[in-house]
Amino acid sequence: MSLNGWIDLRSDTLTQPTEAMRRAMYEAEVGDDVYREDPTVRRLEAYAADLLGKEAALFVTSGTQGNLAAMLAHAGRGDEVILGDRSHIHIFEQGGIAALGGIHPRPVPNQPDGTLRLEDIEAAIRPENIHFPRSRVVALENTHNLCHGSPLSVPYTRAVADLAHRHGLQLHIDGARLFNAAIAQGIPARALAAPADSVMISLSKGLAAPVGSLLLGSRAFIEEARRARKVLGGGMRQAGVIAAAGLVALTQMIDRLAEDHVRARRLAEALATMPGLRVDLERVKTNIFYVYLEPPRDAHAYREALKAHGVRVLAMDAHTIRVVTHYHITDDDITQAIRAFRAALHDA
Ligand code: TLP
Repeated sequence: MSLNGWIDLRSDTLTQPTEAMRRAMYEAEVGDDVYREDPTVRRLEAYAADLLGKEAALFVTSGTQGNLAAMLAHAGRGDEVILGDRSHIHIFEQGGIAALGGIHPRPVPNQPDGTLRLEDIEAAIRPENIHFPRSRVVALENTHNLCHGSPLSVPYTRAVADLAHRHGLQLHIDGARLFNAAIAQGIPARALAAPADSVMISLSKGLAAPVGSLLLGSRAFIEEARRARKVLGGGMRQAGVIAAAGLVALTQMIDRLAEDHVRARRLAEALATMPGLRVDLERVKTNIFYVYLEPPRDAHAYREALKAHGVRVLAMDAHTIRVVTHYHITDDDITQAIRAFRAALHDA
């Protein structure tokens, strides 16, 4: 059992720093990053900007802070953001864009593959009218967490960017798992980032860094985001100690995400054969998938039964559990997890 004694499939956020990260953290050169004097943070930002093909980058405390700082940089009070009704920004970030930024969310339906239909986006863009907020940003999510970890393609992203730009809007990508999307499609992450005006990537999920995300975009955008990060309390001082782990994440941990995808697939295929469980295998493409429990089975009871067998998952609602593979889940863990899922069906 790999993570604190559990086969813990609740999230890739649970990953712990590798030995190489811990060493790099110990050895990190630091300075005061609010004065822009932390050499390790500067190295991380430069490396990430180059990797993603953007002019500049900003190290932020979390994905949530990165998305919020991006929205604050792109839009002001009374402006509107078009986003998916199942997006992380809309569902899981406390409505921060509205609560803290006065920015109005305009949700449009996420399709099962995580996309927003182009015609829905276009219909949601406001014409100039004194009654309306002003549309400023379209936000996509890649991979899409609540839509089965679906990766969005380059042509789709480009089509959304073209539409947004035609109407004078910016495109933001919540790319907390952008590298999973890239690996799943066998393309460089920079190709997925290219059409967007801003991108957030997380270091602390599948890449296993303990803390941190990055925001990427033009130099002017990053300067605005840097101001936003400060007012959000995200101006960090000797942050090089955590940025050092981020550098290891970006240089050593991207390619191995493919293993997480293979293991998720193997587990999903096994679960799909178990009576009472349903998995849409078509949609299992990265490290996140959802399992539907046929009624009257209850997801919370099944979660507890799995726990008794050493496996942890998240119950999303009465009929759905989420499974996420990551750095601490081995082939043996998958074998054991398959046994546990089968055994727990008899207990719950
Ligand atoms: N996702 C977490 C939870 O918040 C749900 C998880 O366990 O999956 N964007 C996306 C697409 C995310 O999945 C997450 C975290 C974030 C942003 C926020 O990142 P953090 O947790 O660093 O604020």
